[in-house]
Amino acid sequence: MAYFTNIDKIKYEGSDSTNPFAFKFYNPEEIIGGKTMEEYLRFGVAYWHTFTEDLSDPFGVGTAVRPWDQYNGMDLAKARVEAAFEFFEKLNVPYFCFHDVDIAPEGSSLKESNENLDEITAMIKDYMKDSKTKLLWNTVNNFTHPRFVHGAASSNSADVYAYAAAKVKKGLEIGKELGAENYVFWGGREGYETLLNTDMGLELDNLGRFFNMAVDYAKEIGFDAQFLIEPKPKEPTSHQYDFDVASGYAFLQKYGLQNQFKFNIEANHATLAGHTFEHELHYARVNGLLGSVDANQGHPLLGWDTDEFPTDLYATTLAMYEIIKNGGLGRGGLNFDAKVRRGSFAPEDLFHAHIAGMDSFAVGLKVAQKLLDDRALENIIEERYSSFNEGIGKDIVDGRTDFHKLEEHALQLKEIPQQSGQLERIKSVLNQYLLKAYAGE
Ligand code: XUL
Ligand code: CO
Repeated sequence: MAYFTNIDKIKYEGSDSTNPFAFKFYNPEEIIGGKTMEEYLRFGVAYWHTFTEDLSDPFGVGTAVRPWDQYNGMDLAKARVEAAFEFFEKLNVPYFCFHDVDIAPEGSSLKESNENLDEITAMIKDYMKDSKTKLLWNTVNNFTHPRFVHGAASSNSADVYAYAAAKVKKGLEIGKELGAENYVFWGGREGYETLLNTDMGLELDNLGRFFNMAVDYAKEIGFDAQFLIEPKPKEPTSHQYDFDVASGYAFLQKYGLQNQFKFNIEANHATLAGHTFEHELHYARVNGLLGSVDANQGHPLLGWDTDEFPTDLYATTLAMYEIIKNGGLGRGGLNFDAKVRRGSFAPEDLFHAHIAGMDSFAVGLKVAQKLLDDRALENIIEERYSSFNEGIGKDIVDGRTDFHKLEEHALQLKEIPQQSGQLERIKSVLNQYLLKAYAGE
């Protein structure tokens, strides 16, 4: 059965097109920096926001109107799979991502939930045979059900801990069955509300043990996906342990997991942590930990995780700058962990939203590649640190100094010349590149 009957396959028509159901900048075959746009951007559709989401918010019920609304239970789950593969094909996306509960309803027991999952996984596998769309990553939802009220792998209850482990075990098996490129851990409830009732040391150790057991089980079943931690500082808990990339990296090192994991970096989580998106990407990149991206954006006036589709061209340009410098995302991709606004409830809005996000990252890719080709920012940075290329600076970098030698050098200095950081000039260079790309130059 077809669900989006009034929509044809979305094609690239160029920046002059006025067709709302066409890409204006995303041209999958266009070569940028030696790769096609499709290979570079590796877009993914988030199943939960696109097929499961009803657009409710804390003040109101769902508004989404969906062509599969008439179904319930397992019939609904099956209708969503049919609709999803029609959507992937029409949008021409290479990847999708899901949580266990997005694809199949939970049963009245773990066993029944697993049976539901098996049935839908088999159906998805069947659809994947005739589709170019692959699984970028899967994960399990260990945060919505009331049993996870005090956490999952950081719960005070050993039974809940075991239940959470059983769900991840199943998630790893499903990932293997569907050939997932990555497996994601986002710890929605892995944190605390108050330290007054929390044994943080035990919770962190348990979390470390949990991740190590997940690595062991993936090895045992021969599931070779890249494991990813998705940091988020807060929401729903007031403090989450995987606060940002830096704290996640410290955690991985403490529990001997730094070679097993990379990070899945979400733009809106970065800003919730008080960082820019590019800060998180950069921090991960320079430490060899940039795995994948949840592409979205937060609302500048709202302090929570609004999960908007990414349309800010500065942000997409600076993100793609990091991704190109990283040599691409490897097995990762750009998953739209983004939802249409509550007022954008029509099925067509799902297409508009993805087209907007894909076009915005295509612009970002083009502008970032040009900036790098021209070394527009690289030359400025190289010049700024040139004092480390010779003399005492080179000795510091080569590890040939100590405090005696540095003091000796400092004592014979007369005046230290200061250099301007030229921030405004640099920002205008960025504007110039963005506007040149817009003008098609
Ligand atoms: C929540 C969030 C999750 C993860 C996967 O803020 O981003 O959807 O991406 O669990
Ligand atoms: Co996310």
